[in-house]
Amino acid sequence: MTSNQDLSEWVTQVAALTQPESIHWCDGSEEENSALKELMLSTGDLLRLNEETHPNCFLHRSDPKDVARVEHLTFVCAELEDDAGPNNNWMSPDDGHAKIDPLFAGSMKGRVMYVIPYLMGPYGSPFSRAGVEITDSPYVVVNMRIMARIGERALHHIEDCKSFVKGLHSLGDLSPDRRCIMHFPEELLIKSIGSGYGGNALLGKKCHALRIASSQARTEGWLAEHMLILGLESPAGEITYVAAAFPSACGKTNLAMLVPPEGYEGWKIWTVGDDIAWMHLGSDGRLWAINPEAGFFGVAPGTSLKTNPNCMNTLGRNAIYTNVAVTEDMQPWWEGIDGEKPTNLIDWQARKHDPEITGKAAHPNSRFTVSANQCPSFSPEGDAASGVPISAIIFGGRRASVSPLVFEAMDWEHGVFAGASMASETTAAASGQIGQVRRDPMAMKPFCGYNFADYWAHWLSFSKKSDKLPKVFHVNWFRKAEDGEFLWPGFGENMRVLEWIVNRCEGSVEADETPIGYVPKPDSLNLAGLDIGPATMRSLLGITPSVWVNEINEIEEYFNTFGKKVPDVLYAQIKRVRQAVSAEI
Ligand code: OXD
Ligand code: MN
Repeated sequence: MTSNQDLSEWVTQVAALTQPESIHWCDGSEEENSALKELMLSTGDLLRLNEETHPNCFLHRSDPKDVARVEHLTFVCAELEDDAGPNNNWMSPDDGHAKIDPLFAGSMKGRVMYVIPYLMGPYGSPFSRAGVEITDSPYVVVNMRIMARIGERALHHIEDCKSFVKGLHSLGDLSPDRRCIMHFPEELLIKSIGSGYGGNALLGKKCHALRIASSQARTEGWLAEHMLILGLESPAGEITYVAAAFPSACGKTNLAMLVPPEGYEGWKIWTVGDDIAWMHLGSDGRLWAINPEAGFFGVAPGTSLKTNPNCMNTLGRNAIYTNVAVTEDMQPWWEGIDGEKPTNLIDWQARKHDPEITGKAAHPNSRFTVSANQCPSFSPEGDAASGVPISAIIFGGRRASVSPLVFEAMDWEHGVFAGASMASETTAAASGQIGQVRRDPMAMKPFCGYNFADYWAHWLSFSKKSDKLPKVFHVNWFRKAEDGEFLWPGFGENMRVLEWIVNRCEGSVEADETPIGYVPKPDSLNLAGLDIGPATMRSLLGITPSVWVNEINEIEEYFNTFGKKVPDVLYAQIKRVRQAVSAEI
């Protein structure tokens, strides 16, 4: 089926281990896609949604114990434990294979084994990378077809350039006791068993485009990041591109598709990507970013015409929904969607919805999978082989206190420090407790395929290679008042902060220097039309020295867990900020 010997030998080997009934090489065609969907409709793995309101849309209900990423079952199997770092679960490659291979033995008996050649990144881009996922899940195939460029063209890319990432996936028996996701960065190999959930099963996404790619990027001198990419067009027609890292389920999709609020006539946001950015230094010294993905695998709850109209206008056709609720007439439904709550909802587990008994109707991590090019704000540069030039990098966490609405780092080193010390409250995107503050450097805690200390050093190394790097900012849309209410309206109004960021990049607006960075002068953020008084703005932009002394102590404790490898530059930042905030107490 392929002239690439490495690939054909691997497929033979995997088939011998997993013993499928047959092997199907995916060509990515429409016919293949329809046949797979018909098959899943016949087995009940897919349900057809209301054809009139949601043409060509489907619902998949997953196993109720398989609804999110499982960080405690995710491993980086580098030769040296120190290369995986304290940020990853580690096993030696030998131990990793020895643990996972027996789980694959015979796991595909009675099933079809699908071989999916895929490309992450635009066709023809020198930055795109290929992979092949072998899976026994037709749901994975139809989702991969949306999220990546799959099939013959990808196979040709592999045959031309030879190197590709191997990803072996099987649903196994879906038991959480026999579930694990293993990465072997030195072998460009992923093995995942026991879960059909997106981040664990669509191996091109988190496993390849972040964990394996971040480790490749380190050796090759580029960056693979958990970032959205957007272009902000001014009324003069100038487009400034921004990449922004937020932890999972913190609004990356909403920001990437933002519709400017009233008062911003003539402005436009272009969506390049909503989750992952691969960034390379160009010959002009700037960082250029591509979105390796071709679709969105977004969180449904909270998405509405109010919070994200572009997304709602993307989702109504050719979409696959996972674990949402449905109305009586088979329209998808989730908490936070527009309109009155319908009666007689069927919840994500196919039960009659009763909030008293069964809780939320849609699972909090229910998702949609949809092609990026259906999005009304999808950028004409979204498929550009060169990528787009990034002028600003934004880091952001979900924090009820401590972090101001926005600040700008003093320089690249301080920016890397701001990214490395990011913290955020946990969300439903991963299994485990929700709402706990945890350090999530560059929003990569679950996704960095190597030691964070080396990763920070890698980030820092860029300032030696270029003096045209993006400016770095930190934002927090989630600051709360004492009564628990959000202080900032968020969503479309975040445009005001984006405008300030772009103005800072152009040097057209002033800022106040504080120990933690530059913050907007009271009148430099455009608040026209917003009902926010000066006292609220002071709370939003406030930096309380005693709180920051505490924060800096916690950051230091966190860095210390990475031992001697932590770059001195980051400790120098701790010292500088500590001195400056202490002086203000
Ligand atoms: C995602 C995640 O699915 O970050 O994008 O969990
Ligand atoms: Mn993500």
